[in-house]
Amino acid sequence: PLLRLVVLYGGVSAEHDVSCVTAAHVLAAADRSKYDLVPVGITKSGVWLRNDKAIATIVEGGELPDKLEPAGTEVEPLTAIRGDGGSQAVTVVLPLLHGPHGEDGTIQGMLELFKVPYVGAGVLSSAVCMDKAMAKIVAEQSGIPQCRWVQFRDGIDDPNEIVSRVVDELGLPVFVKPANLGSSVGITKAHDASEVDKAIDVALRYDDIVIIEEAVTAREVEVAVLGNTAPESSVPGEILPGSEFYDYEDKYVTGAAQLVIPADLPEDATRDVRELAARAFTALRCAGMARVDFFYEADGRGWLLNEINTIPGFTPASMYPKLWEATGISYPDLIDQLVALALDGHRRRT
Ligand code: ADP
Ligand code: MG
Ligand code: MG
Ligand code: K
Repeated sequence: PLLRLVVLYGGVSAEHDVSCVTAAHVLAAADRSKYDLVPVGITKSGVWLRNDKAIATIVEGGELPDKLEPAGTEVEPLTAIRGDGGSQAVTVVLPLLHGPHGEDGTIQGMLELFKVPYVGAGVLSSAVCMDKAMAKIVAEQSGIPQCRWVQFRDGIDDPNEIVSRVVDELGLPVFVKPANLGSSVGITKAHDASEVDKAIDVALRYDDIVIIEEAVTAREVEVAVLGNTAPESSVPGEILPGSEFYDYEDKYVTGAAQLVIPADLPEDATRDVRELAARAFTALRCAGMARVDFFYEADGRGWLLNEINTIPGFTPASMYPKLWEATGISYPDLIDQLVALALDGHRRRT
């Protein structure tokens, strides 16, 4: 029998819509001679729907819908994942869910309990990479260079003390971020002490842990990593933000940011960032795929890790697939490799 590839998309995070765009592309590109494709959409309120008609729509429609809204019959997660029970086919889950309750280890924990192989990082790595404070602590321990930062824990730290530490230790301006989020949501660039105070309140709407970083003047360069125990790095790509920083509008609304692939960098800087990306991937226990994002201070400290995204944007126009395309792996081949890595990782753990 064909391998059942369960494509989980939508979800409850701010990145619901982009996930629906990704699902349409993945379902159109995945090789139907290899996979029995099972689209499962999660609504914004968290209801799971088995979208059996999606494949027919995509195949027969002739034209790809620009996004695949969750639709169909409500289904329990375990039934959605395992199917109706009659099939002897091997199942692999491809979670195309970004942010909280998708990329943060919660879905991954559920899949571990169901004993089903899935694409991407496991529980621990997903949770650590989603939490910018924990990710920094682990990266620091592993000797990976980063910008200077401090954390503020609501109910634990004194806000006045943190603001004066920020001014003394980091200088201004700074970036203030909720620890657990993505898509630039809740992030503010603060230029003086009172703005820092307000920015902390904004970030606290999303999480009770906030991180504050020195604002670096640097280029933004990203590397795609693929693999399990011997991860490979793609050529680097550069983001040219359309506004003051690479914010939510830039990512999903105006699309004003530009991607330069490969990034125009000296040969040794390219070699170093590819090596550093693979090292960060391993240090944070990633698996399958991750996009490792850096700042490049050409005349200063060189490479600084910004963050690791364990479920990076995955439309054909997104950085992760484009970096692999430029490195020699097509979009459909990338899906095949991720499925193979999911099976390999599952065998290794069980
Ligand atoms: P997210 O997970 O939401 O993408 P990031 O930490 O990547 O959060 O921040 C979003 C964007 O904000 C970055 O792509 C960059 O443009 C800008 N930014 C974040 N931190 C800094 C910093 N310390 N210095 C300069 N720019 C930053
Ligand atoms: Mg992120
Ligand atoms: Mg980012
Ligand atoms: K992240």
